[in-house]
Amino acid sequence: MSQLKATLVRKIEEHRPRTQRLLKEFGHVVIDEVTIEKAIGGARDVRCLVTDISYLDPMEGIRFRGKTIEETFAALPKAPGGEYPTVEAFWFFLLTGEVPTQEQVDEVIAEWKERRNVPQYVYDVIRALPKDSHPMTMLSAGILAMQRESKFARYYHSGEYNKQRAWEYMYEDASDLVARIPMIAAYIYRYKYKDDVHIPPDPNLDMGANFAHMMGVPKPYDDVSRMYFILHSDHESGNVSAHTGHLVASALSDAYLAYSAALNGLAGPLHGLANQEVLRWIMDFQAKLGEGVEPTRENVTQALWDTLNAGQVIPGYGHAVLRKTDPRYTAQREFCLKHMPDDPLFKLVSMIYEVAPGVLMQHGKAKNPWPNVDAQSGVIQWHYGVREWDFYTVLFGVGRALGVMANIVWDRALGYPIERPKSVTTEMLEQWAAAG
Ligand code: FAM
Repeated sequence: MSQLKATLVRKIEEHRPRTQRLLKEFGHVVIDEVTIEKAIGGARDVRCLVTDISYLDPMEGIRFRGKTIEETFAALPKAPGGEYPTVEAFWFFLLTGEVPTQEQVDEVIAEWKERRNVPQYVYDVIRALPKDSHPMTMLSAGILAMQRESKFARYYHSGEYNKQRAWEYMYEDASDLVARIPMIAAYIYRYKYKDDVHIPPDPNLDMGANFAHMMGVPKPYDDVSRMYFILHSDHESGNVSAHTGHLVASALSDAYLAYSAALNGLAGPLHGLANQEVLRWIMDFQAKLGEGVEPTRENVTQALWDTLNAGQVIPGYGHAVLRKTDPRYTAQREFCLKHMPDDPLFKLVSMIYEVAPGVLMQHGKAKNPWPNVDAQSGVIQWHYGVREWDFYTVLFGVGRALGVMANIVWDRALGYPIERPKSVTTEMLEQWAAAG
């Protein structure tokens, strides 16, 4: 048994009695109340999901396994010659809550190399789609097609399904999926945008470096990939992609079914697609300004108002939970300040950051006028030559797989039931409203 799985076994055995005790002895304790506003308003803020993988504080931002982004980056072993930890180290940490040793990381790196082969029929499914299909459609279709490989589904139908052991098969699928998804993503990129010329994986590289290699983008894109996948991995359980993954898996659907569905949610413009929308907004803005006209605070402000007055949202700003600048935005901004401070697009993104919160506050609708992760991520990709912005959400999808997979392994380990919230009718709401 790998050290990762052995650690996970220990952690799960330690954890199970906590969940059981809470259910058995304290199941009746009230932790929230649901108002009409919350019922109509997308269950905003209703505390009704449980996860220990990450926690999102509205003011502080995300903590992975109790650590802030900064603490996470500082604690985990770095990739050789890199500034950031390997994705494999982060996977160990996200799954178990323990910081791995270098030896444990190396074991995961070796394991992922064994697991990463994607069956040819998955690529054939992608190739069967029209080439101008959105890359998120291709990614979701590829993951869905791969469902045939599910060890969890095979176990379920074996006649020997045992709830206590189910997580082990989910862990197998989850590990296969996180090892394979960068292969599929790089394939889609090269298929769609690089004349269908592909670069085979390099057996000497960790996941982030190998992804950069297969994309055909030189250093420091290996570090960009590591940083990007870690930052996008998880944002507690209620966001659309994480919640979809959890919900679908709660029907004992396997990891491929669950993650394909999660990707479809991530592909929405209010969620993961916002990163491509940010680039589209900036390019439209520059095109409207015309050749040779420099962006200024005044013309940026005007363009933001034009967007709002047209009834559209400013992509990359606002958040359902956060009430301050997203630390994922700040982490990427720090990368830009260090590696590409003079990039003209970065300067423009920074100028938008200076004026957009004020505009949104004056507009008075958005509860959070501050930037989220998506406001800053595209500019880094653009700088390193990945300029096909409709691909950006695929990168988000590769990272988000880590969080969703870690969560559904634990969902099965803790025996969470099928998710089934209750709905009511408008008439019922009106009756409760009349009764005060
Ligand atoms: N620009 C303009 N209006 C905005 C806005 C923005 N960036 N953010 C919120 N609003 C509006 C919102 O549309 C709503 O208007 P109506 O009352 O007319 O419906 C009002 O402000 C109140 O919304 P809220 O309570 O502040 O936000 P929600 O919790 O409903 O929605 C977001 C949260 C993220 C969907 C919303 O802020 C938004 O549309 N932002 C732009 C898209 C974006 O950047 N999404 C990415 C989010 C990201 F972190 C991720 O998932 N990757």
